Amino acid sequence: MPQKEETVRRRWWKEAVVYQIYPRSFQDSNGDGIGDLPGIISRLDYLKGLGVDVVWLSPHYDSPNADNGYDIRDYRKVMAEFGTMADFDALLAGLKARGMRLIVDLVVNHSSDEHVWFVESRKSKDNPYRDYYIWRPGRGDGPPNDWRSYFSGSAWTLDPTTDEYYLHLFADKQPDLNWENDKVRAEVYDLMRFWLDKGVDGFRMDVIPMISKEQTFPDYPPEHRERTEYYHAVGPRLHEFLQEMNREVLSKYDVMTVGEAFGVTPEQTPDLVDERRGELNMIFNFDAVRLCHEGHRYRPWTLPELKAVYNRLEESTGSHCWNTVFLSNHDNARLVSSFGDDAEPWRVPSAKLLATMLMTLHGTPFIYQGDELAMTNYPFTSVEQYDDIAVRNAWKAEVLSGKVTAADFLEGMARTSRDHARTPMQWSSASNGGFTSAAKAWLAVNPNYPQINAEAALADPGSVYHHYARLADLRRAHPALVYGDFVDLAPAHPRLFAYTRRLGDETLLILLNFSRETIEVELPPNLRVGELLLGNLSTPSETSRLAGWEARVHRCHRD
Ligand code: ISL
Ligand code: CA
Repeated sequence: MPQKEETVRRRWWKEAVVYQIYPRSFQDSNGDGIGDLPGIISRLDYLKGLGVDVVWLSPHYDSPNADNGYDIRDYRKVMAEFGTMADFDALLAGLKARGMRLIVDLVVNHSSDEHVWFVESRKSKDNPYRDYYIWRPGRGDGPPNDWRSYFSGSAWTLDPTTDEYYLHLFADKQPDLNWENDKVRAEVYDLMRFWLDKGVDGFRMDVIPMISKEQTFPDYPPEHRERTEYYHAVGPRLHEFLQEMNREVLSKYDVMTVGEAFGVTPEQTPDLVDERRGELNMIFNFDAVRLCHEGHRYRPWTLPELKAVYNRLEESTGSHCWNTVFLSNHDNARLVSSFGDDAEPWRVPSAKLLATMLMTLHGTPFIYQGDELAMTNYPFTSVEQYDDIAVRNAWKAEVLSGKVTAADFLEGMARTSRDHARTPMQWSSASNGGFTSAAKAWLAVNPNYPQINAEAALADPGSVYHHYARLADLRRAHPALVYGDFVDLAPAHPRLFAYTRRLGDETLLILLNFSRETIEVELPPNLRVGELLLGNLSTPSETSRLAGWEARVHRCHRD
């Protein structure tokens, strides 16, 4: 059998370290309490120092902010709170000047209900924009079928003007676009060209597998009633639409694409990312991040489960496919609070261990803003403290209806809410963590900012920030960390994650202790541990041992 590495094509986006910016929470520059593009521009050297190659910017478009920009009113305009098109151009130029690239969020499963297309569409059944969205008459007194919104309640809302329902898999202010309509697809391709022609380097595509809907609009089949994303993902014409998008637009530029593939299984993944098919470069698979929630509740996860996710992805995607590696984003609780140990003194070592894992697994790593500081979950105690529409709608649907007690709901959200990731960046020990000069930020800053902030991290050579930077250097110096094959040495071990990455003559060994207790490491007899390349403790343990939350990368020799 040929070595896998011989057939893997080298690509800049496989080698890149990607950093996600949620603009609303990154850096406010004008004292209105909301992050903005000039704020990001003022932090570009910080990103460069971290070792970032590509920035993924969460939506920066004109939006009424029902879902913080994931509801777009005008795809060609910059959100007024974030700045102007000139600011966007300056951001792009500032990144390029530092050798970094920019990908933007493409949110085209749905638009805002305030988009002019929808404003027109809802006016009458014969409006030229009617078929830009999905309208159906009701069934009896109710909606056309039993589809549910991810933000609680039915996925259909009755619009009194024409007495028909429109589909929205997310909030009622996020009507789903009708991809069956050729004009809609042409509009999407056009707006993609608009941003690509400006020089952006690609797209993160929001819930892209959900764009194609079963046109008979049946009720959920029984097997998909609980986890409806497995029903909505991979609709009948998905691959046709993506291949068309590729042919019409993407293939004409040297760009990267990553699909948010909520509801796509590892087995379905090659059909989306196999380079011979001409669809996407890579997708986000959610099996790992979702190990720690069940509905709104925290779910204690185990290390063998986490390893099984990576092993399953590795097995289902061959040498013509590429994966992403991430454990956090703007839709999940904080990395160190969910997968590490955010109690002192373990917060920093466990965050560095997670960094070590993300940057050495097989795929393009995505860092979410603030995780490089080991920012933690916010101590939420009441529903009023949350901003997220997912929380506010679920509170109404579950607590106010009496299905779930307030205490149970709040206990779950205190571990799993999306707002943990959305509290502002903690830049310094100044008021509001240096995020804003306003008295109040749009969402409260975590009260631990006097201890946990970028200024302190930059000044401390042992910080999580500097550890990421060293890992980024290590990835650049060792192509085995990018292109090498991946072998899990102890899939069943409850606390140790040990794996090799091998390319040609070079084998690297990664040892991670996911617990507070010391572990004795036993390796297969043909492997000998060589030089230590990078560890997360100031005094590494002896070779055969890992202290609590210790992480090390070694050279490795084979007999
Ligand atoms: O976070 C979730 C539930 O609380 C997920 O169901 C999430 O909504 C799903 O992964 C899709 O996410 C994307 O599309 C949403 C938007 O709210 C998310 O921020 C975005 O990442 C609708 O555009
Ligand atoms: Ca601002």
